[in-house]
Amino acid sequence: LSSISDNANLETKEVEGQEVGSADSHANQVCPDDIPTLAFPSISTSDFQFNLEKAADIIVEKVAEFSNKFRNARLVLVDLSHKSKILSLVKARIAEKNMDTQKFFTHVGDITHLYSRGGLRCNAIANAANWRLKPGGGGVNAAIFNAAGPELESATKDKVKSLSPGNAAVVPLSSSSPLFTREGVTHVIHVLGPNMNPQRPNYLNNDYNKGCKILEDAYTSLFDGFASIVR
Ligand code: AR6
Repeated sequence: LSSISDNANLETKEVEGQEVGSADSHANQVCPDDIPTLAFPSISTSDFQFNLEKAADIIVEKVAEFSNKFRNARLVLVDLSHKSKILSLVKARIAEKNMDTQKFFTHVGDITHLYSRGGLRCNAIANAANWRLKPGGGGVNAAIFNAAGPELESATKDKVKSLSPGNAAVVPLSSSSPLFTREGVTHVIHVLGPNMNPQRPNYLNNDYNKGCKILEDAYTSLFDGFASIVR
């Protein structure tokens, strides 16, 4: 177990290190692996081309709202690369706002291998989905559908046929899915964010009034969905 937690959160070790031994002894007594955890990618900021600064503000605002309501849960923003701009922007805001880094931190890694490669246990992972809730299309959507196996598509269809922007759908994973057996993930939460890419459906033509509202709604739906499985 100790090697698992040693490997966890490599990216945020420095920030988390500041918390260890802090006055918040209650938090330090809780084994992080026991805390219900949602890992999520930055919705809309890659293929959907949403502005990164605005997205970072929204992520931090929505996480803070969630954390005020649910004290016994962890949220982790994940991206593939140490050079991830969105992770840097969010990390800077976490530090500025002095957020509790045991409850919210960033992690570099593939969201489909968080436990097996990063030692990070997550009950649920979010997917930046497309409106049809179909596999493929690249990005995190393709990675999650590939890793979950064919049952994810049918389990998704059993729940919901399509998504409109700003909405999320919680899908329980079959216990035979590699994401369940290998990674310990029990739920995938599909989220559809706002789209600023003219090549994709529901293009918002740079309307950030609408876009920010939709991204806020998307994170609200995502975190409400996570709360519904944690309760
Ligand atoms: N693990 C962790 N993060 C990832 C991974 C991964 N395996 N793959 C990508 N990311 P995107 P969007 C990060 O483009 O902008 C799809 O085709 C990535 O670096 O997946 O919401 C869907 O079908 C970025 O930070 O989602 C939709 O049509 C974040 O995940 C469309 O793209 C989101 O990037 C959605 O576009």
